Amino acid sequence: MISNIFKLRTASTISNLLARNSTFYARSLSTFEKHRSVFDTLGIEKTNNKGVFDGEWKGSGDIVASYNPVNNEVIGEVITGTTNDLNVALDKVAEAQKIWREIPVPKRGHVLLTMRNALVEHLEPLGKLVALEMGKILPEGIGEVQEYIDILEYALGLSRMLQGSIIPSERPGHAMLETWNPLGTVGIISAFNFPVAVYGWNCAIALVTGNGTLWKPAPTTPLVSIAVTRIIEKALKQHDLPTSLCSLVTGDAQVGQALVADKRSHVVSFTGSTHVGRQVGKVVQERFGRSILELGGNNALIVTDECDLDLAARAVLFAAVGTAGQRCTTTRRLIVHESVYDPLIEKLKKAYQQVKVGDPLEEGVLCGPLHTKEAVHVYTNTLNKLKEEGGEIIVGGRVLDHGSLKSGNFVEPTMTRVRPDMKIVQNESFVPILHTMTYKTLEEAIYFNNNVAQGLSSSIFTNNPSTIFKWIGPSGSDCGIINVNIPTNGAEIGGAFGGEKETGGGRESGSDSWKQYCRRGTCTINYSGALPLAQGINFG
Ligand code: UN1
Repeated sequence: MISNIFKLRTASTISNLLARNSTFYARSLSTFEKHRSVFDTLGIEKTNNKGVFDGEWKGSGDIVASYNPVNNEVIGEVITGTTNDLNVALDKVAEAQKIWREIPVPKRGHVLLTMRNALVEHLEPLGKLVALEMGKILPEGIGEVQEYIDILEYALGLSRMLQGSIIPSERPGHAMLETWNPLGTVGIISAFNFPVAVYGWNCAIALVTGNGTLWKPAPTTPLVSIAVTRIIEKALKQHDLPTSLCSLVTGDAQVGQALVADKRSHVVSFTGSTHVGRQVGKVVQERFGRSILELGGNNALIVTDECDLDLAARAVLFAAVGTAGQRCTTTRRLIVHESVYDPLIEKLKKAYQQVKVGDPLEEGVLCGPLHTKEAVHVYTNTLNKLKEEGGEIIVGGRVLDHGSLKSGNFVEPTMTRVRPDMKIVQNESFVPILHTMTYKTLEEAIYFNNNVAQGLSSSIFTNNPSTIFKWIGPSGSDCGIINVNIPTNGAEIGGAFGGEKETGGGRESGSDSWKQYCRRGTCTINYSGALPLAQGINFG
């Protein structure tokens, strides 16, 4: 096996504390050769077959292929990490974090700025690699690298602003204050659909608060995770920091499970299905670790009769078809006032028919392939179930298996007509299928929005202020993200990202999410020389 694969150099200098349990190989395959400049720019060079690696870029697990969803050809192969590798890596992160936590917070900010600049330099090639390996269109691939850049800028700002409170003490000669210190190591388990940004949110905030990170990416996007790690590794080296501060262990579910169960991972930030997240939450709770769960969404967009229908139609198109329906914030349910249903659907039908499906690196393509063949089965199964329940396909509905689309995972973006009480609308299918339905009153529309198990994102299109305030108030949307006149997806990094109910309750990214990566100390300092007790207790 080894003899017919080219080995690629993955790290340039040895650091004592380096722990990167992944090694990248690439066969001389057409996809790799075609995009050779991308790999070269990202610093992944072809060397020879001698099996010598710089640094400790290594992996003792299986050799796993990464596939191009456009044609299901192997792009490259990665030697994955194992639970043993994880074991070593977790110790290395802990060692590095001891150094990092002592660095003054604004100085940590300087390191984040170097990381940000390194990513800016690699924005385009990294975005291309995302498009190649994940399958999203190039502007969206670049967009998610930008999201990592944005959160690093946010974290840089935080590095001058992480503040605790000073609380009035009820006792004379006493001061009360809060401190926010790092928890230690943040284990980050990310999903295939945002192979850069979701890691980025966690990495930036974990670092500014003084933590180290251990990243376990999705098994199907290892190349992106290696490229990202190489970029930030350079930035750490520039500051003479141990690069194991941001460690990477690729691998399968076993590695993920071991990370979740390990006490050395003080925080587990997990993005994935509700089914797996439920287990993750239990295991982390059992050991009193902290989990940040970002699980399934089943997001609705309400179009009222008091809004700009053209604007709404454009928003729905991005919300439902963008990323080929593979965002956790994708709109899955369109709830339309009965008086504007027909004109809105007419506009959408026209727009859907014009969407170009194809190679995500090709200009003008708006919808790339699904990430895997399994996702194509989810698409067909969902449509079969829809028909069994009496739902109707109003546009799309076919797997595209002709011409250049034949060997890829291409499907038509699809709109259906359903009744709100159908079972099909209760489940999230991670494919571009939008279920449409009508409502009569605002209360009914909000009820439909809330009447699912998940609670990630939601949006309403209206120009009526009283509708807006009802929507964001206590009887409004019960989701974590509550938008008005914008799509359900495409959140900015400045807000807290996450959702309620079966979405897991975690919050990542902006606002005060940083607090979840910290232990809060309530400090009461007595400088009075006497010992007055709280609540006026006299103890002898
Ligand atoms: C995800 O799909 O897991 O709001 C994250 C959005 C992006 C992040 C999505 N900023 O659509």
